[in-house]
Amino acid sequence: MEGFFITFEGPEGAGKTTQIKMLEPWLASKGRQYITTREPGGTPLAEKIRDVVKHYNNSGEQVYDKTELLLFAASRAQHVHFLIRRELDAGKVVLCDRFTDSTLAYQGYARNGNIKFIEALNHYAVEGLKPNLTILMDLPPSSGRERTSHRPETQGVHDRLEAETLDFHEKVRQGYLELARKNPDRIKTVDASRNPEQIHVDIIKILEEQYEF
Ligand code: T5A
Repeated sequence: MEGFFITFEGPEGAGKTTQIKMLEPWLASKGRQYITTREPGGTPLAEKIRDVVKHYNNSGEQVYDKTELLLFAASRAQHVHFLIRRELDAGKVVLCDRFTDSTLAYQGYARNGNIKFIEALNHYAVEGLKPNLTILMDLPPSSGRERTSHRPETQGVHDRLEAETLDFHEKVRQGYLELARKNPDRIKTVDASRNPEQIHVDIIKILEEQYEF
């Protein structure tokens, strides 16, 4: 059986991690082997980059936009080369919490980065790998912030990117919606403002009806 690559995208607090956890037992019930991974991160080195890019907070030195972009790309190259490719080649379903669209939405649309350059950098980092399916979990930034402010896992503390303004996060959201318009075959948008069970049903429907899971 061929591997199948599913990425989950969306603004902060959209519920990506929650939905991935709900999808795991469903995939197992279908007899599919899977792994779950995330970006930035997924390998020991990429996880170190994750820590820097999320939490570097030195009042004497800002993280420059180009540095931020390259750190995400470096983490991704490591992740694809040493983990994702191998698992897809082994025939597994790979569930990935964020991927290339995050870089376009955050470093591209929200930080006014050069979209063409970021597309090329993404392509370079992943050596041409594309998700079979991307679930875009759409949510207004104010709702996402409300959720992350009460997130028990981090005691409501916001990291460097989460702490950006609501205006920044609205640009992230609009960037994602633009990406979904440009890639209708790959990116499927679900309304993430509903309860987790309703969203899970939508995701399963997409997999069963459009991908014959
Ligand atoms: N980034 C990442 C870039 O800028 N460029 C890049 O190229 C990449 C790859 C990653 C950060 O890096 C940025 C984006 C991010 O800022 P992260 O910790 O992985 O950091 O950030 P998120 O993926 O946004 O993680 P979150 O935890 O914030 O969001 P999730 O995974 O979407 O949400 P989840 O499932 O953890 O849920 C958050 C809270 O909401 C509740 C949960 O119980 C939890 O408390 N919740 C719901 N509440 C109500 N209704 C629902 N349907 C709910 N679903 C979950």
